[in-house]
Amino acid sequence: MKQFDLKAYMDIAPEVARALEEDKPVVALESTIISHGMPYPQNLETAKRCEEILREAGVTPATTAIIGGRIKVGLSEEELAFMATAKDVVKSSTRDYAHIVAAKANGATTVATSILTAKLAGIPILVTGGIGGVHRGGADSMDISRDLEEIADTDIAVVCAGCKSILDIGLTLEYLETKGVPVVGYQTEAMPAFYTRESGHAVDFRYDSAEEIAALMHTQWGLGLSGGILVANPIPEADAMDADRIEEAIQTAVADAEDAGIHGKQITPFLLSRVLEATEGDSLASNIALVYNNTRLGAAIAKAYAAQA
Ligand code: PSU
Ligand code: MN
Repeated sequence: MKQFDLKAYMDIAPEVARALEEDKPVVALESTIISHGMPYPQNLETAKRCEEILREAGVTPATTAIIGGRIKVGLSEEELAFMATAKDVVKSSTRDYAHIVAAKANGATTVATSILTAKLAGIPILVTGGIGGVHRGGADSMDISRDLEEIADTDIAVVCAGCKSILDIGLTLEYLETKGVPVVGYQTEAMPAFYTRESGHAVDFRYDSAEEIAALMHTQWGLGLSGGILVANPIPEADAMDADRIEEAIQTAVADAEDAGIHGKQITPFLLSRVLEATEGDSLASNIALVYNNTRLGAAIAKAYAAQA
């Protein structure tokens, strides 16, 4: 699989390289959530705590980013702080990836480019908060996140809390079905909606343990069916938001985005910050809680996957 001249572009942190070499569990983490998804200092605290949760579970964290044109797999404390505070960090999807590297610029990796990075490094699990998907009105605007393509094209399990209902969750699930991506609900039949445990849509399969999810990964790729698996992990009940309150905030944010003519890569960060303002920060607390919850599940899956190898 390593048919690329990786060393020319990529720096794998020694800790991560060692774990991969020894077939120990490694979990990849994205960095757009740090640079564009949360305000400082909560972004840095969350990023550090996620790494800590993984380490406590005996799993090596590999936060991904592009810094000065180098693709980073595993960040130092200084690099994490840089991603959390620097102003010249570009949100980087697949079409931006080579350009950011060639321009020796700084890029925060979305789910799409975190998957590309994890694939290049050989890491089979990515933990995030929420994935991108088909936007509301996406049938006309064609605003469909590249995240879905990279999940579909890569042998990776992506652990998320579903996707925010800033997106059309029904269309996102349709799209994933077309692309052949199984959507697995962890201990639930309901597709979660990030801040809430249910979206009104169902997942494809309910799985109740990390071991079963790891076995599905081995089976899918053992069968030669290439492509990813989406693991939807609902936010814990205690941290979930009121569905009506969040829906109102989202509808206002979507209308504001339309009025302001926001589109393309700006739209997700715009909607996220509007929802945050409208819920006076409550959404941030929920967001952080679900990221930790996903990290704990990702750790358990990574360990089970390594144990079954
Ligand atoms: N959804 C969130 N928080 C985020 C993102 C999505 O609730 O931070 C980020 C992720 O990095 C995701 C990206 O991969 O936004 C999707 O952006 P777009 O819709 O432009 O593809
Ligand atoms: Mn988009």
